[in-house]
Amino acid sequence: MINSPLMKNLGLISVILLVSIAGALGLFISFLQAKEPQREVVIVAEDMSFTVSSQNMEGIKNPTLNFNSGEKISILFRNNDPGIRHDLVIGDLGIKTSILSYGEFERITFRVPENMGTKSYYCTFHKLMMEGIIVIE
Ligand SMILES: [Cu+2]
Repeated sequence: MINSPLMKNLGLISVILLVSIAGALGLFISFLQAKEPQREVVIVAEDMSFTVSSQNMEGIKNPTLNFNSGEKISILFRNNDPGIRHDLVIGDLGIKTSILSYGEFERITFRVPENMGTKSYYCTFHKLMMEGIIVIE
């Protein structure tokens, strides 16, 4: 009885069902993760300083950034300085982009930790000219 074609098919159908359910669950989880809100901050290295592309920070060099604890931030960092290489480091948060040449960009996404306070962001090579403050609230 156990070796009947029907039982064999039932086994196969169960396996297919289980694999499908697992796959659907995986898709659902990635859907949920993609839906989690994140704030994009576009930071540009230009004329030996950082600028941030947003209405209230237009033209301000190394502007102070405000992050919220637990918030998911996605930084798009771009080097717009011909002939000069830059990176972006938030040392206390362990965040560091690659060293970018002119025209290159890199995205880093992270969750702002709960510890409140003030951190600095800077370029490894030009810290004297390229350093700003991040206030975490
Ligand atoms: Cu630099």
